[in-house]
Amino acid sequence: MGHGRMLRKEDARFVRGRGCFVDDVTLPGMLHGAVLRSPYAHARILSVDPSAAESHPKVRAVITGDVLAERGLAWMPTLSHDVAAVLATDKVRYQGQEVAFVVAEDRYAARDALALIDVEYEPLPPLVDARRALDPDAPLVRDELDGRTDNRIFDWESGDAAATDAAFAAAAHVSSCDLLYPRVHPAPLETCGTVASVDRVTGRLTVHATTQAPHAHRVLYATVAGIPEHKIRIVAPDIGGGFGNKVGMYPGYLCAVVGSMLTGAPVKWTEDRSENLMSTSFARDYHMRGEIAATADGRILGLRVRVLADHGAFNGTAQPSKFPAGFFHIFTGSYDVPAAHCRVTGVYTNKAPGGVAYACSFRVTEASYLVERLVDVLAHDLGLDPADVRRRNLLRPEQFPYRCATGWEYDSGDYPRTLELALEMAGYDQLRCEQAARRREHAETGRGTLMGVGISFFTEAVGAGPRKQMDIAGYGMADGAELRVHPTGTAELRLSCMSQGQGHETTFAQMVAEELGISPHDVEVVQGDTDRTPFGLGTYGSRSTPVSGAAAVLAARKVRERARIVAAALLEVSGDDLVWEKGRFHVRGDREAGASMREIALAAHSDLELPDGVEGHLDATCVYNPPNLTFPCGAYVCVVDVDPGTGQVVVRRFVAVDDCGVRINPMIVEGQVHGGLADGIGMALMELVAFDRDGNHLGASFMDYLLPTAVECPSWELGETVTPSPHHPIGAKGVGECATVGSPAAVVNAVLDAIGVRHADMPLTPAQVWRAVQGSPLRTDLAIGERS
Ligand code: MCN
Ligand code: CUM
Repeated sequence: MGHGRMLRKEDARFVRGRGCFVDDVTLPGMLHGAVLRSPYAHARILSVDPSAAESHPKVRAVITGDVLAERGLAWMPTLSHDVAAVLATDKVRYQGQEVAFVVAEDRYAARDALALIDVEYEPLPPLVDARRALDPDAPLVRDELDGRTDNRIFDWESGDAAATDAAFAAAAHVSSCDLLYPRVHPAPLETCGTVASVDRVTGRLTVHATTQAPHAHRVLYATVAGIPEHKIRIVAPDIGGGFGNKVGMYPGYLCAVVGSMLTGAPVKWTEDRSENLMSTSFARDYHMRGEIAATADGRILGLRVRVLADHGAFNGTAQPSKFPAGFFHIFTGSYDVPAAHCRVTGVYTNKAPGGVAYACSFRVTEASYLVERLVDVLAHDLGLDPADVRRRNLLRPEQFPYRCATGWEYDSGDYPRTLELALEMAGYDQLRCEQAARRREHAETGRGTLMGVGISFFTEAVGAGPRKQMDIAGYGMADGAELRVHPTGTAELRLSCMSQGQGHETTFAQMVAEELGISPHDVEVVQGDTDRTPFGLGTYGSRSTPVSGAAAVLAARKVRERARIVAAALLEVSGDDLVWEKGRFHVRGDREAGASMREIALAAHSDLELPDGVEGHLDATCVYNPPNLTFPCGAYVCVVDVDPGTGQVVVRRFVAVDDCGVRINPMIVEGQVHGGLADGIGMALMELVAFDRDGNHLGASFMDYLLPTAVECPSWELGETVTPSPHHPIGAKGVGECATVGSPAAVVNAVLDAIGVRHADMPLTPAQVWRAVQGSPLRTDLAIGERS
């Protein structure tokens, strides 16, 4: 019953190939859509002639920007106070941008007809390098916005600039470093897609879509398309990975809706891999300058950070409204830093929009990488052991709840114990001995590989709201749960969050089962259908367990209190005389006299006389507005072997000690950590969305955009510490993005430790490592053509 290593309920269908994904949805009379995309990164559109495509025998409609403009749908609001073109009318602003949409009788005809659309472009010089975005002669990306004269989206700061300057002025030592967190892509296994169906009689719109946030999408459709919410149903069936890629709205979704309006038939649109990699939400692209002030023995006194954030052509980043750089200002990480300040400048470039996504926790990824790299740079500059520098600065258990220099209140944690456990599991001291021996051998013989040990310690911030501080597009980040208990004692839990592979059907059933003392197999979890679930902002920022999980648990506790009233009537005693034991109330002092949940549920629906004012049935709902985020943490140790002659890196070992508070299903938590560690190896060593100087996207297939496989991953060595969140009803913290946030720094630190280099940017491909060994690392954001 309840918490524990239960096998995933959803795998019964997934391992049999019986899942139902959006592309599996087939509706009667369904047509198929395809998107025509811009070949240019920046060009004026002189004309779009769809006539040849329209006369294709199987084409039923061609939608252009002008068709949308007639309906007032050419531009849609983004989640970040910007507008994005649905289909370009005036200009194209990145390669792969949507220009037209064909609706045809089959997928192949739709694709074929794209070639028949005649678009005349006048190429313009593109802005590819964000560091040139604010130059006076830089191409203006968003010239259509009124009064705009430069590419600045926002300037935002956090922390105390004066106190930080004072800390730096007084410090014995300052280290600084320029770091790039390159543009990467979440690359879910299933690409994005939709099936839109407008019923011309009822006016009802049903959208099957790959979305992590069905209710947020419904609100957006209502706002954009002007269809009232109660006439819109969003259904997210099974989702083959999201990683943030499926939070936002994409033009293809809206075009399918318009296609259905025009033809009266359902329209399916499924993007292919290249479309997904080229045009949907990318991640990172943060140019960071970090400075760290410290005492001579490595005690951190201050942190100062400047960031240039490349947001692409539209500001489409999905952040809580008040935080244009997300939670980046949690960059003091896991350390007791007295003074800190950051300034983030967001700019437009001629690249695909997005800027969050990929297990990012609203930019904690960039923040965590920055501080963990800086601490290693500090250790390098002071000639100290990076483990010792961390020991000297980690928050101590008695400092919690801890308010960091930029204002976040960390809820709980035992950082020293977590670090020591990781170092002990790794055998840190022996590793350093081995490293010294290997270095000697290499110096003497010029042969053999080098080895490196990299440490990272991260603090995550997950579970957004509270709604007073956190909203997206004005909608507060609180989530609902509805729990129905059927007369036979089985239950149905309806949630606003949406699993993309995280196993919610299992863990949420376990949470309710634990509270009600019934079997998780008797709890059906319903998500991903706005007709059947309560409002809430969905799954991202690892908020499902901290927010929806709390809602589910509290709804179950309400059910239990209702059950107490019913049991009291049934057993003819006062409710105060009843004692709860898992799944059953019994009369105090008489264990035999009791009633099980099943008996109580039946009684609640029977002719049993209940006290005045008690309505019967056991169903309950809860809307959970979290009082704070939860702050999981972890200590990671990565061991790599590096061939300095070829730059080849082999990750030999990876030790990960995670603290996500109480674990509902330890097996699922470990699976989440495994996935995130693989992400970390991918980003640190191989993943990169690169562009050439014309703005051509150079990573539009898995031949170019490299993802890690089991071959690159070691057998993970996991450990845990458990400090429950004091404000979560069961002490759970989120974990879904922890390892992705925490692991890249450990890998990078390990590689640089092996070759004795102070800093080189990700991805540490063999070429990059080799160049770093030679003393001239590359900037990986530059075009491949410019790399020699
Ligand atoms: N869990 C648990 N005990 C805890 C914390 C979590 O048993 N103390 C369980 C949860 O109940 C849930 C899973 O672990 O089944 C992840 O929970 P949580 O940390 O709440 O994260 P979310 O469910 O909100 O998932 C979102 C998070 C994000 S934002 C990204 S991005 C990401 C990630 O999850 N995308 C994923 N992990 C992913 N895993 C898969 N397979 N696919 C994705 O797209
Ligand atoms: Cu930022 S990727 Mo997850 O939050 O869906």
